[in-house]
Amino acid sequence: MFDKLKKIFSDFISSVTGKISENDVENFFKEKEIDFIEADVSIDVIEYFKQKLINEVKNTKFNGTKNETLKELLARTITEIFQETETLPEIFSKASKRPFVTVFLGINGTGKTTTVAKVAYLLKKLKIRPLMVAADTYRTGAIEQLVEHGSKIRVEVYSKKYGADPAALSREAYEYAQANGYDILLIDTAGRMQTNESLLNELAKLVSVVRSDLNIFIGDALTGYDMINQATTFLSKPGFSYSIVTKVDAEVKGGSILNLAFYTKKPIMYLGTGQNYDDLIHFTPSWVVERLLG
Ligand SMILES: Nc1nc2c(ncn2[C@@H]2O[C@H](COP(=O)(O)OP(=O)(O)O)[C@@H](O)[C@H]2O)c(=O)[nH]1
Ligand SMILES: [Mg+2]
Repeated sequence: MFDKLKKIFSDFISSVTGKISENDVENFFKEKEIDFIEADVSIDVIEYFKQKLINEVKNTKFNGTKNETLKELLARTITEIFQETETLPEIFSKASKRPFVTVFLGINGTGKTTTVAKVAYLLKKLKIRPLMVAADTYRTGAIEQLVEHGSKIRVEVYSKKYGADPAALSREAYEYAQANGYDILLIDTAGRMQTNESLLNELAKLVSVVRSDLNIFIGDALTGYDMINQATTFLSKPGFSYSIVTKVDAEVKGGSILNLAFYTKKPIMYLGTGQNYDDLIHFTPSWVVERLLG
């Protein structure tokens, strides 16, 4: 995982033997630009790293005499891209509203439905009662897919017929959850092509009608650069406060995780690391730092 990026950073550390100059940093980034791009790191993120290191060198806070110091500097630079966050059960426990409402957003195939089931599984293990809501009434098989997950992990699914209005359905699910003592709603929405304005409007309506407490963007690590467009579109409408990156097990580059955090300034809460229900890990900035520099 992240082999290419890891190599770039380790090359940087080993290239520095004495005091480092602004020029050294410039040259290094010139030389490694293609490698960064091949690892899916966007130009803006590369520029951020470069400027940050140049500033450190200029301010002479950093004299580059010890590799360990350089490593610490890189660790700090990487860490600053990310926001720390608690897990969903922790956020849930601090909130007083019941049922707590979460909405999962993202384009087709990124792993929304799978992630909803993983999160439900996790909550259930902690004795929190989730209700999964099949608000993707659009895509053939979407309802059955969620129902099937529900029967495997023994979590109830609220569903209606295909074509049902997702906002009205979610509102009914909310009332059903309230009447039946569910703690948290996990609303699985239809996949959106980010350019489709009417579908984004429909999502905005859903979020508002159900009074969502927390919208979560699902980004597929395999989509590389395109994740930036997807995320910034959903961020402008209907908006979200956390992300989950899926298929990290299948992706070796890692740049998309840096890009996502950099452009959205929103915390990444979990990473999806496989197709099993417990393939969900809490994301922390130090997790990335360890993989890139460890
Ligand atoms: N390897 C891997 N596959 C995943 C992960 N999350 C989801 N998938 C797979 O991605 C495909 C699409 O997932 P789905 O939940 O249907 O996406 P949706 O269209 O956004 O609801 C399915 O085959 C999932 O099994 C993950 O973390 N790792
Ligand atoms: Mg789905």
